[in-house]
Amino acid sequence: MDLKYVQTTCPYCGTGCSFNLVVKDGKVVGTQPYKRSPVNEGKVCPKGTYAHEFVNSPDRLTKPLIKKDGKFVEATWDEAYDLIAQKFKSYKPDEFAALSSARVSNEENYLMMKFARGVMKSRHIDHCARLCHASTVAGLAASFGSGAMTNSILDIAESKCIFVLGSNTLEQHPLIGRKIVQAKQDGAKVICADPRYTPTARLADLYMPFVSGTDVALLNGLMQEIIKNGWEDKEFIEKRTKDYEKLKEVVMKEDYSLENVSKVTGIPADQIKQAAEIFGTTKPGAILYSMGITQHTVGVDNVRSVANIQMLTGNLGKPGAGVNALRGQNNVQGACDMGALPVVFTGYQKVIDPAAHKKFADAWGFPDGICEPKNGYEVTVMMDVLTDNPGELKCMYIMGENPMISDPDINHVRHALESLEFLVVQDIFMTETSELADVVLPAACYAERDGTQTSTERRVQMWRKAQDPPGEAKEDWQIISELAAKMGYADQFPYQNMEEIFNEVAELTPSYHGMNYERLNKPEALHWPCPTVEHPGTPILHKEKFSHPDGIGIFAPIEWKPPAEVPDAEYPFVLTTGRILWHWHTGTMTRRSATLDSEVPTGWIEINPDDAKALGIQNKEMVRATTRRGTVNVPAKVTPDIMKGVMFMPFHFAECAANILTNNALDPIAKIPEFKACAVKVEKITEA
Ligand SMILES: Nc1nc2c(c(=O)[nH]1)N[C@H]1C(S)=C(S)[C@@H](COP(=O)(O)OP(=O)(O)OC[C@H]3O[C@@H](n4cnc5c(=O)[nH]c(N)nc54)[C@H](O)[C@@H]3O)O[C@H]1N2
Ligand SMILES: Nc1nc2c(c(=O)[nH]1)N[C@H]1C(S)=C(S)[C@@H](COP(=O)(O)OP(=O)(O)OC[C@H]3O[C@@H](n4cnc5c(=O)[nH]c(N)nc54)[C@H](O)[C@@H]3O)O[C@H]1N2
Ligand code: SF4
Ligand SMILES: [Mo]
Repeated sequence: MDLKYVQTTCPYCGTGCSFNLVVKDGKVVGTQPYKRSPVNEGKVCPKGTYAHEFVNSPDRLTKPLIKKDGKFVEATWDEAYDLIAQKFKSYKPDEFAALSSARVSNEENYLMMKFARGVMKSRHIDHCARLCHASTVAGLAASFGSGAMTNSILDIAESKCIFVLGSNTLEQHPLIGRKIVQAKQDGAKVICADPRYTPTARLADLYMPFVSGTDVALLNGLMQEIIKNGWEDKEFIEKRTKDYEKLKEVVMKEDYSLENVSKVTGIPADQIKQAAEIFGTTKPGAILYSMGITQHTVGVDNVRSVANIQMLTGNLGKPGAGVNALRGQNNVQGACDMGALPVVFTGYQKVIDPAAHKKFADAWGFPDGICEPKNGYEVTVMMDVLTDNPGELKCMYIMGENPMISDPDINHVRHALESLEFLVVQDIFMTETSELADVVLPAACYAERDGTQTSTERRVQMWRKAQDPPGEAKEDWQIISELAAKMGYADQFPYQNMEEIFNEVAELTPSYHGMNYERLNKPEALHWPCPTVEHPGTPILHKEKFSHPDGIGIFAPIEWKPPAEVPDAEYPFVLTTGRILWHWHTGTMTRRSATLDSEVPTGWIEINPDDAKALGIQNKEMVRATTRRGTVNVPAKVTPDIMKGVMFMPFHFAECAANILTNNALDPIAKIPEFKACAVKVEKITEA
């Protein structure tokens, strides 16, 4: 039998595991362990194991589609490009917006950025990092001068105390979860605070259920207790930070006494005391956080509080410590690094900085210039502008995102996207979003191309092509380049392969400057920053100094504020949302993966048994969940694993879509929506 093994990296989460794709007769048919990656040593989670199953699904898009009289008809690439080029050219620069994709490679994100700013000359480009770690990028940049996870995955195993806050690591980053298990086997203490008793919480020596949206109160309470007992790291504070007095003024307030924090969070005072003692006295201590922290109207405040407690305890710049913001999508770190954000070019070089703007304008050489040196709109703001200010944005190019399931308040999103004059969606499957498009372009998936992606620990790793794309589908970089050529910019998009694009990125990006395909083509790859070709890469950030120009970390005094919408008589429960082990976001891939889909075929709402009893609701009964945005019928899961007063829905399932219910209230700085807390009522469905 003619079997081929092609080593590649996982297309799902930001952990960045490697595995082999098994290829038979030119088609991907399975996965096999690849043991030489230090990240996962041959092990994978269920999504990695079955990552081949969707690749040759009969639902894959194979031809460009153009909507005529409300129906999609197949078209040639030339017809599709001609129509798009003619339409795109008819709009003013800032009437166009692009959504790039954390699912595709660095090279392709870079090209989408170059297309938006260079070809269209628009300020508006963003991607799903807005819904995810926008708070981290803004918050950690303010505290430390760099918005990335500070440590590496491997050194989590060296920690002596791991505080998991708003991360369900075992289900959402399973191979990072394995590092928590390894640390624990080595004697580390694990603390977890989460409204749900998740598989990750089950690992904890101290588990504290608490009400969604009260993280700052908890962190301030812990810091007060640490300072009161003299457990702060005085030398670290003195030598490496500033504004400690400002922090102290806030966290020492009576509002953050054990009793008051207990009232706000629902955690008994003695547990908060115990957590402070364990975390304050056991070194090194790492914090692992993810969406429980970031997806709030106070997302940036939450992130800065996490940074505060790690500076207070001196837990930065060393193995086993750090602020470990676990990035979600396979290449969300890379999409941010590549400048698929409305305020930066690659490597976080600011669009409004005249020197950076000139650098890119000169290097790209568009004869008619590039976008203005002004910040653009965030995804969430684009949707608001579309509904509130008709005619300002008119056309959109979405690559590899499905906002009709993943953005907050889906009715609002539908209204926004329907008000566009022209929408192009480039995906591997027909989605709820591409249904609204004027043109749909069929893309190759991860198994059908080379390229690089950057994992949560800033490790830049390779994808390797294992099979040809189905039908006439093309790699995303080819589509963008060919479209740019149709629009008259062939000279600016002359690429023959991904490697040529990567070399251009490295040329323009200080943190990637020392990287090339030859150096990346080994099991351990390279962590950025990697400024020169001799540089070994940087697994741990902030060892001697922080990334601010003066090298000093900045404490921020943060007061606790409640979520934008809190329970009241009409909507008496807190609704929080998130994910499960078996499914991926909008389900386009995992629901087409027979094994994963058969494990969990539909969604649910988690309800505490006391609340269920009061509402007269039985386990598995269909119930009606309603918020100020909409109503969803969804099966109830009555379980003691969620605290009283809080309810949880996974957001993967179109037939009971959590985002019909969620609130698109935004963090004022990060513009991230409050996916993790809104007010909901749940009722029995009585026969009409
Ligand atoms: N299987 C699977 N894995 C994934 C994904 C997926 O779709 N499926 N998505 C990937 C992506 S893009 C991301 S961003 C990550 C996200 O990874 P996680 O952040 O770990 O996942 P979530 O389920 O969104 O939320 C994490 C936890 O936050 C808790 N929580 C809810 N409200 C609050 C709160 O107010 N405060 C605190 N502290 N906790 C709260 C929830 O109960 C939940 O257990 O996962 C990645 N991995
Ligand atoms: N209620 C609620 N909503 C949430 C969240 C939450 O916790 N609660 N979390 C938010 C977070 S953290 C995130 S990251 C977002 C994710 O939101 P999205 O990014 O919209 O979700 P995905 O399902 O990952 O969508 C990616 C799309 O890319 C397509 N795709 C996959 N591979 C390729 C490729 O190679 N090329 C192209 N062109 N397309 C490809 C897929 O088919 C899919 O349609 O959801 C957010 N929404
Ligand atoms: S942990 Fe993440 S990267 Fe690793 S196999 Fe699972 S989904 Fe893929
Ligand atoms: Mo995410």
